[in-house]
Amino acid sequence: MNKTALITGATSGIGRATAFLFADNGIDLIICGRRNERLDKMQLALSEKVKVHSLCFDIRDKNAVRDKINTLSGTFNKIDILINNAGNAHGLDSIENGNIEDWDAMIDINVKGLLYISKAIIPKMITNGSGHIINIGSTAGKEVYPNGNVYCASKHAVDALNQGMRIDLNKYGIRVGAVNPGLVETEFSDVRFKGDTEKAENVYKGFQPLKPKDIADIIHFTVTRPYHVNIADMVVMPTAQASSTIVKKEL
Ligand code: NDP
Ligand code: 8X3
Repeated sequence: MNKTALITGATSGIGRATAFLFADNGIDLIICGRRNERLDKMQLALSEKVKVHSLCFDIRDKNAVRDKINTLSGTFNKIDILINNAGNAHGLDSIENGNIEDWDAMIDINVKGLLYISKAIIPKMITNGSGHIINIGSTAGKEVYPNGNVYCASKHAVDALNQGMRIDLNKYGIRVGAVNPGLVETEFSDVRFKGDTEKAENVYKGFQPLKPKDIADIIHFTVTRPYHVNIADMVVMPTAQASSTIVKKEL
């Protein structure tokens, strides 16, 4: 029987690429996001290969998360793989100029949202006696860079939660690991810079950034290891990137 994966943030970037790669490899899917039109289109395309269910909700809304997950039935209720991917940066400001709404968004989505969905799925994995959780962290969860303050804090929290989940779920045989990307060209910078396309495009100019498929490949590799192998924590950067602030650019 096919495995089933639930992917948050499946409507764009890393989550979307992972959904398509999983479908190519026969993994049934529950795709999540807020943009229903995108979910509908993806469901149509992915259904040619695997069973697909879509769930439209804002991960900040804990009741919506719980209620949507409670609607799952049949094979979709046996979730083998959870990809905790939904997240974004909002703004890039020195701490004294930071916008409180941006701070709320990053903490609410990247940290609390990840917790809400995990809280809804983990009991199912415990009942099933197996499961694999991949938390999408960031290099921003491994180091702090100028003006990254709250985004970095949210991803450091993901790093801590990845370790905490692995420790606490060890007794259930549930695998937990993180993939921590560096610069990946997605809608990430459009969101961070609130639609300022010039600023967003500049982030990826002068070097070859990672593509969403590069990270999807690594996620797929991680979830296809034999059961006794758990990739606990992985940092993946473009070759041109050495750290959050050191990127070899040719402009
Ligand atoms: P994208 O902006 O392309 O995708 C973000 C996804 O998250 C979208 O599918 C979006 O769906 C979903 N999402 C955002 N907010 C919410 C919300 N409130 N409720 C539900 N879903 C939400 O970015 P990436 O693919 O780059 O980002 C994916 C993950 O990778 C994030 O956790 C990000 O922090 C991390 N990351 C990204 C890096 C990069 O350089 N791009 C590097 C390191 C980590 P929708 O809008 O439809 O709700
Ligand atoms: C995204 C990578 O360097 O923009 O997590 O923070 S970075």
